Amino acid sequence: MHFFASFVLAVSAFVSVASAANFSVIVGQDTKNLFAPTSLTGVAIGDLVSFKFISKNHTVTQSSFTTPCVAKQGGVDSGFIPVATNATAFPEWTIKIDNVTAPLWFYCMQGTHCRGGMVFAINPTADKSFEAFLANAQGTTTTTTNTSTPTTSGGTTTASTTGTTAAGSGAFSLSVQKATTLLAALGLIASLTL
Ligand SMILES: *[C@@H]1O[C@H](CO)[C@@H](O)[C@H](O)[C@H]1NC(C)=O
Ligand SMILES: *[C@@H]1O[C@H](CO)[C@@H](O)[C@H](O)[C@H]1NC(C)=O
Ligand SMILES: *[C@@H]1O[C@H](CO)[C@@H](O)[C@H](O)[C@H]1NC(C)=O
Ligand SMILES: *[C@@H]1O[C@H](CO)[C@@H](O)[C@H](O)[C@H]1NC(C)=O
Ligand SMILES: *[C@@H]1O[C@H](CO)[C@@H](O)[C@H](O)[C@H]1NC(C)=O
Ligand SMILES: [Cu+2]
Repeated sequence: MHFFASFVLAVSAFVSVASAANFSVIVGQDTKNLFAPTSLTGVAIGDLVSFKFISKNHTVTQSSFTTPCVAKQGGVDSGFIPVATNATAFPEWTIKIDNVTAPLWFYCMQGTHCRGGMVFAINPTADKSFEAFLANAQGTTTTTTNTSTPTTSGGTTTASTTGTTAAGSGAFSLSVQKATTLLAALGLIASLTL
Protein backbone atom coordinates (compact mmCIF):
# COMPACT_ATOMS: atom_id res chain seq x y z
CA MET A 1 0.00 0.00 0.00
CA HIS A 2 2.79 2.37 0.88
CA PHE A 3 4.57 1.61 -2.37
CA PHE A 4 1.39 1.95 -4.36
CA ALA A 5 0.78 5.40 -2.88
CA SER A 6 4.33 6.46 -3.72
CA PHE A 7 3.91 5.27 -7.26
CA VAL A 8 0.70 7.20 -7.74
CA LEU A 9 2.34 10.34 -6.37
CA ALA A 10 5.30 9.99 -8.68
CA VAL A 11 3.10 9.50 -11.71
CA SER A 12 0.90 12.48 -10.95
CA ALA A 13 3.97 14.66 -10.40
CA PHE A 14 5.26 13.61 -13.79
CA VAL A 15 1.93 14.25 -15.48
CA SER A 16 1.58 17.71 -13.96
CA VAL A 17 5.08 18.68 -15.14
CA ALA A 18 4.55 17.26 -18.59
CA SER A 19 1.23 19.02 -19.11
CA ALA A 20 2.32 22.43 -17.82
CA ALA A 21 1.98 25.20 -20.35
CA ASN A 22 4.18 28.23 -20.88
CA PHE A 23 2.70 31.63 -21.50
CA SER A 24 4.65 34.56 -22.83
CA VAL A 25 3.94 38.23 -22.27
CA ILE A 26 5.82 41.11 -23.90
CA VAL A 27 6.42 44.14 -21.69
CA GLY A 28 6.81 47.38 -23.60
CA GLN A 29 5.93 46.16 -27.07
CA ASP A 30 6.63 48.74 -29.81
CA THR A 31 8.14 50.92 -27.06
CA LYS A 32 4.61 51.50 -25.79
CA ASN A 33 3.64 51.36 -22.14
CA LEU A 34 1.65 48.16 -22.27
CA PHE A 35 1.61 44.43 -21.74
CA ALA A 36 0.94 42.26 -24.78
CA PRO A 37 -1.36 40.47 -24.45
CA THR A 38 -3.18 42.43 -21.77
CA SER A 39 -4.56 39.29 -20.14
CA LEU A 40 -4.28 35.53 -20.14
CA THR A 41 -7.03 33.03 -19.55
CA GLY A 42 -6.89 29.31 -18.93
CA VAL A 43 -3.71 29.55 -16.89
CA ALA A 44 -3.55 26.46 -14.71
CA ILE A 45 -1.57 25.22 -11.76
CA GLY A 46 1.98 24.38 -12.78
CA ASP A 47 2.00 26.76 -15.74
CA LEU A 48 4.73 29.32 -16.29
CA VAL A 49 4.11 32.91 -17.30
CA SER A 50 7.20 34.66 -18.67
CA PHE A 51 7.42 38.41 -19.00
CA LYS A 52 9.92 39.60 -21.55
CA PHE A 53 11.01 43.22 -21.12
CA ILE A 54 11.83 44.71 -24.51
CA SER A 55 11.83 48.48 -24.00
CA LYS A 56 12.06 51.35 -21.53
CA ASN A 57 11.96 50.69 -17.81
CA HIS A 58 8.91 48.85 -16.54
CA THR A 59 7.84 46.56 -13.73
CA VAL A 60 5.44 43.67 -13.36
CA THR A 61 3.93 44.22 -9.95
CA GLN A 62 1.06 42.35 -8.40
CA SER A 63 -1.89 44.43 -7.24
CA SER A 64 -5.57 43.84 -6.62
CA PHE A 65 -8.72 44.22 -8.67
CA THR A 66 -10.01 47.24 -6.79
CA THR A 67 -6.68 49.04 -6.46
CA PRO A 68 -4.85 48.19 -9.69
CA CYS A 69 -2.07 50.73 -9.24
CA VAL A 70 -1.14 49.87 -5.68
CA ALA A 71 1.27 47.03 -4.93
CA LYS A 72 -0.39 44.15 -3.15
CA GLN A 73 1.09 43.57 0.25
CA GLY A 74 3.21 40.47 -0.01
CA GLY A 75 2.65 40.27 -3.76
CA VAL A 76 5.22 39.45 -6.39
CA ASP A 77 7.19 42.26 -8.00
CA SER A 78 9.76 42.13 -10.76
CA GLY A 79 11.19 45.47 -9.71
CA PHE A 80 12.26 47.99 -12.35
CA ILE A 81 13.83 46.32 -15.34
CA PRO A 82 15.42 48.88 -17.65
CA VAL A 83 16.18 48.00 -21.25
CA ALA A 84 18.62 50.10 -23.26
CA THR A 85 17.33 51.43 -26.58
CA ASN A 86 20.12 49.61 -28.37
CA ALA A 87 19.69 46.36 -26.43
CA THR A 88 19.89 43.13 -28.39
CA ALA A 89 19.07 40.77 -25.53
CA PHE A 90 16.09 41.11 -23.24
CA PRO A 91 15.51 40.23 -19.61
CA GLU A 92 12.82 37.74 -18.77
CA TRP A 93 10.97 37.38 -15.48
CA THR A 94 8.92 34.28 -14.91
CA ILE A 95 6.29 33.28 -12.41
CA LYS A 96 5.13 29.75 -11.85
CA ILE A 97 1.50 29.30 -10.93
CA ASP A 98 1.56 26.86 -8.05
CA ASN A 99 -1.95 27.10 -6.79
CA VAL A 100 -4.38 29.50 -8.36
CA THR A 101 -7.88 29.77 -6.99
CA ALA A 102 -8.49 33.37 -7.99
CA PRO A 103 -7.66 35.82 -10.79
CA LEU A 104 -4.29 37.56 -10.50
CA TRP A 105 -3.82 41.27 -11.16
CA PHE A 106 -0.68 43.17 -12.13
CA TYR A 107 0.47 46.63 -13.17
CA CYS A 108 3.58 48.60 -14.03
CA MET A 109 4.61 50.96 -11.26
CA GLN A 110 6.69 53.28 -13.45
CA GLY A 111 5.43 56.87 -13.35
CA THR A 112 1.87 57.12 -14.60
CA HIS A 113 2.00 53.95 -16.69
CA CYS A 114 -0.66 52.19 -14.63
CA ARG A 115 -3.14 55.03 -14.80
CA GLY A 116 -2.34 55.15 -18.49
CA GLY A 117 -3.55 51.57 -18.75
CA MET A 118 -0.42 49.48 -18.29
CA VAL A 119 -2.14 46.65 -16.43
CA PHE A 120 -2.31 42.92 -16.87
CA ALA A 121 -4.55 40.10 -15.66
CA ILE A 122 -4.31 36.34 -15.32
CA ASN A 123 -7.60 34.46 -15.41
CA PRO A 124 -9.99 37.39 -15.18
CA THR A 125 -13.63 36.39 -14.83
CA ALA A 126 -16.97 37.67 -16.09
CA ASP A 127 -17.51 39.40 -12.75
CA LYS A 128 -13.99 40.72 -12.52
CA SER A 129 -13.09 41.33 -16.13
CA PHE A 130 -9.92 42.81 -17.56
CA GLU A 131 -11.98 45.74 -18.85
CA ALA A 132 -13.28 46.48 -15.35
CA PHE A 133 -9.76 46.19 -13.94
CA LEU A 134 -8.47 48.56 -16.63
CA ALA A 135 -11.26 51.01 -15.87
CA ASN A 136 -10.30 50.88 -12.20
CA ALA A 137 -6.70 51.61 -13.15
CA GLN A 138 -7.67 54.56 -15.30
CA GLY A 139 -9.96 55.91 -12.62
CA THR A 140 -12.95 55.91 -14.93
CA THR A 141 -15.02 53.52 -12.87
CA THR A 142 -18.48 54.62 -11.90
CA THR A 143 -18.56 53.54 -8.30
CA THR A 144 -21.53 51.37 -7.54
CA THR A 145 -21.14 51.64 -3.81
CA ASN A 146 -21.39 55.03 -2.26
CA THR A 147 -19.18 54.25 0.69
CA SER A 148 -16.00 53.28 -1.10
CA THR A 149 -13.39 55.88 -1.78
CA PRO A 150 -11.21 54.75 -4.68
CA THR A 151 -7.60 54.44 -3.76
CA THR A 152 -5.36 56.84 -5.58
CA SER A 153 -4.17 55.38 -8.83
CA GLY A 154 -1.09 56.04 -10.83
CA GLY A 155 2.17 57.60 -9.89
CA THR A 156 4.60 56.00 -7.58
CA THR A 157 3.42 53.67 -4.88
CA THR A 158 4.72 52.67 -1.52
CA ALA A 159 5.83 49.31 -2.83
CA SER A 160 9.33 48.10 -2.43
CA THR A 161 11.40 48.39 -5.58
CA THR A 162 14.25 46.29 -4.36
CA GLY A 163 13.54 43.51 -6.79
CA THR A 164 11.81 40.20 -6.65
CA THR A 165 10.16 39.76 -3.35
CA ALA A 166 7.12 38.05 -2.06
CA ALA A 167 5.60 36.69 1.07
CA GLY A 168 2.27 36.41 2.73
CA SER A 169 -0.57 33.96 2.76
CA GLY A 170 -3.67 33.27 0.74
CA ALA A 171 -5.44 30.87 -1.51
CA PHE A 172 -2.70 30.45 -4.07
CA SER A 173 1.01 30.63 -4.50
CA LEU A 174 3.49 31.63 -7.15
CA SER A 175 7.10 30.84 -7.70
CA VAL A 176 9.27 33.47 -9.28
CA GLN A 177 12.16 32.96 -11.58
CA LYS A 178 14.31 35.65 -13.11
CA ALA A 179 16.31 35.14 -16.26
CA THR A 180 18.36 37.40 -18.44
CA THR A 181 18.76 36.08 -21.93
CA LEU A 182 21.86 38.21 -22.21
CA LEU A 183 23.51 36.14 -19.52
CA ALA A 184 21.66 32.95 -20.45
CA ALA A 185 20.97 32.65 -16.75
CA LEU A 186 17.87 31.14 -15.20
CA GLY A 187 17.78 31.09 -11.44
CA LEU A 188 15.12 30.46 -8.89
CA ILE A 189 14.75 33.66 -6.94
CA ALA A 190 11.85 32.95 -4.70
CA SER A 191 9.17 30.47 -3.92
CA LEU A 192 6.21 31.86 -2.16
CA THR A 193 2.69 31.62 -0.97
CA LEU A 194 0.48 34.62 -1.46
C1 LIG B 1 8.13 25.44 -20.41
O1 LIG B 1 9.32 26.06 -20.00
C2 LIG B 1 10.12 25.20 -19.20
C3 LIG B 1 11.27 26.02 -18.66
O2 LIG B 1 11.86 26.80 -19.65
C4 LIG B 1 10.57 24.02 -20.05
O3 LIG B 1 11.36 23.15 -19.28
C5 LIG B 1 9.33 23.28 -20.54
O4 LIG B 1 9.71 22.24 -21.41
C6 LIG B 1 8.39 24.22 -21.25
N1 LIG B 1 7.15 23.52 -21.52
C7 LIG B 1 6.51 23.60 -22.68
C8 LIG B 1 5.23 22.86 -22.79
O5 LIG B 1 6.96 24.26 -23.62
C1 LIG C 1 14.08 52.90 -13.83
O1 LIG C 1 13.02 53.56 -13.17
C2 LIG C 1 13.22 53.72 -11.78
C3 LIG C 1 11.98 54.35 -11.17
O2 LIG C 1 11.61 55.48 -11.85
C4 LIG C 1 14.46 54.56 -11.54
O3 LIG C 1 14.69 54.65 -10.15
C5 LIG C 1 15.64 53.91 -12.21
O4 LIG C 1 16.77 54.73 -12.07
C6 LIG C 1 15.36 53.67 -13.67
N1 LIG C 1 16.47 52.97 -14.26
C7 LIG C 1 17.08 53.40 -15.36
C8 LIG C 1 18.25 52.61 -15.82
O5 LIG C 1 16.70 54.38 -15.96
C1 LIG D 1 24.40 50.92 -26.29
O1 LIG D 1 24.70 52.28 -26.20
C2 LIG D 1 25.52 52.62 -25.08
C3 LIG D 1 25.62 54.11 -24.97
O2 LIG D 1 25.61 54.74 -26.23
C4 LIG D 1 26.86 51.93 -25.23
O3 LIG D 1 27.68 52.21 -24.12
C5 LIG D 1 26.62 50.43 -25.31
O4 LIG D 1 27.85 49.78 -25.55
C6 LIG D 1 25.66 50.08 -26.42
N1 LIG D 1 25.34 48.66 -26.32
C7 LIG D 1 25.18 47.89 -27.39
C8 LIG D 1 24.80 46.49 -27.11
O5 LIG D 1 25.33 48.30 -28.52
C1 LIG E 1 -23.50 58.78 -0.10
O1 LIG E 1 -23.35 58.61 1.31
C2 LIG E 1 -23.45 59.82 2.02
C3 LIG E 1 -23.16 59.56 3.49
O2 LIG E 1 -22.71 58.28 3.72
C4 LIG E 1 -24.85 60.43 1.83
O3 LIG E 1 -24.95 61.65 2.53
C5 LIG E 1 -25.08 60.65 0.36
O4 LIG E 1 -26.41 61.08 0.16
C6 LIG E 1 -24.86 59.36 -0.44
N1 LIG E 1 -24.96 59.63 -1.84
C7 LIG E 1 -25.68 58.86 -2.67
C8 LIG E 1 -25.67 59.28 -4.11
O5 LIG E 1 -26.29 57.88 -2.30
C1 LIG F 1 -4.13 25.61 -2.69
O1 LIG F 1 -4.54 26.58 -1.74
C2 LIG F 1 -5.67 26.17 -0.99
C3 LIG F 1 -6.09 27.35 -0.12
O2 LIG F 1 -5.01 27.82 0.63
C4 LIG F 1 -5.32 24.92 -0.20
O3 LIG F 1 -6.45 24.49 0.53
C5 LIG F 1 -4.90 23.82 -1.15
O4 LIG F 1 -4.48 22.70 -0.44
C6 LIG F 1 -3.76 24.30 -2.02
N1 LIG F 1 -3.47 23.30 -3.04
C7 LIG F 1 -2.21 22.96 -3.38
C8 LIG F 1 -2.09 21.96 -4.49
O5 LIG F 1 -1.24 23.45 -2.85
CU1 LIG G 1 5.67 50.71 -17.45
